Amino acid sequence: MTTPQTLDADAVSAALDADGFAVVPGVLDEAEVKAARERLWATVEESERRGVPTHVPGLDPNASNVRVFNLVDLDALFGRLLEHPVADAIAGRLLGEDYVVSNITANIARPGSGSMALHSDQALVHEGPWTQPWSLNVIWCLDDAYGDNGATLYVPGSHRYQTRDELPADLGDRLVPFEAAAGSTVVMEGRLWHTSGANITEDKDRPLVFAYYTRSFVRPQFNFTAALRPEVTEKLSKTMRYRLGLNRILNKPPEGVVMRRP
Ligand SMILES: O=C(O)CCC(=O)C(=O)O
Repeated sequence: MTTPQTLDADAVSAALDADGFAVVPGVLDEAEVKAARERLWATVEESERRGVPTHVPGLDPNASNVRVFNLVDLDALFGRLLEHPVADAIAGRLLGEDYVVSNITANIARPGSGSMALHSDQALVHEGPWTQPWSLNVIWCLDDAYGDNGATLYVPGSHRYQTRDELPADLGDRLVPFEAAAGSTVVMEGRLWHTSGANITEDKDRPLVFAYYTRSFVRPQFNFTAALRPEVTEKLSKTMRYRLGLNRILNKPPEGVVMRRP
């Protein structure tokens, strides 16, 4: 198991720098993975019940890609993943202790699902040049992720491209899948170009949860102030309230969160 005590933060930082990603194995144990997977499916049902669709035409090619937004509101377990000490240690180190949460979503690639458009997450939140990592995804693998079941595909070395003009014409031909066991996190810095893989299995789902963090000055993708119900926000820690942008003053972290820039 990887715990905050056993996490080799130097190795993760070195891999992020060299490769743009790192696989951190065994952050959740088998029972935790099973529980999270079951509860993720319950959020799909609850989201639909609330009238928020779990397929977004235009984002994914077909309804076999199941997307869940507003996970913090749908189940507190995903709020806890968002502030998991292993994720916190990695995000704090890459983005500064005053990092903020931009979004947390799930993408369950079911058999028959296809690839979305190739992108980098940093390009979605600010225009280039992308000279430094200003964002980070911590991807929670709630089942094994591998090529055939639609593991995220990435372009090796693409975190070094600083502008769209530098992207090679054959970017899409260079894609390779992440491989990670259930319970791992794949930590991916924001500049790595990637997309979802197509799930070509008969019967294997690929449930991944994407916890997306940025430097404190980047506008979040998701408006937690509008989306979270009071009964959810009142249970959040001071630190989470700050990271989710729920305080009146946004640029003042609570005591204990140092305004340290990486
Ligand atoms: O589902 C995946 O593997 C990738 C998802 C993704 O990149 C996104 O939603 O922006």
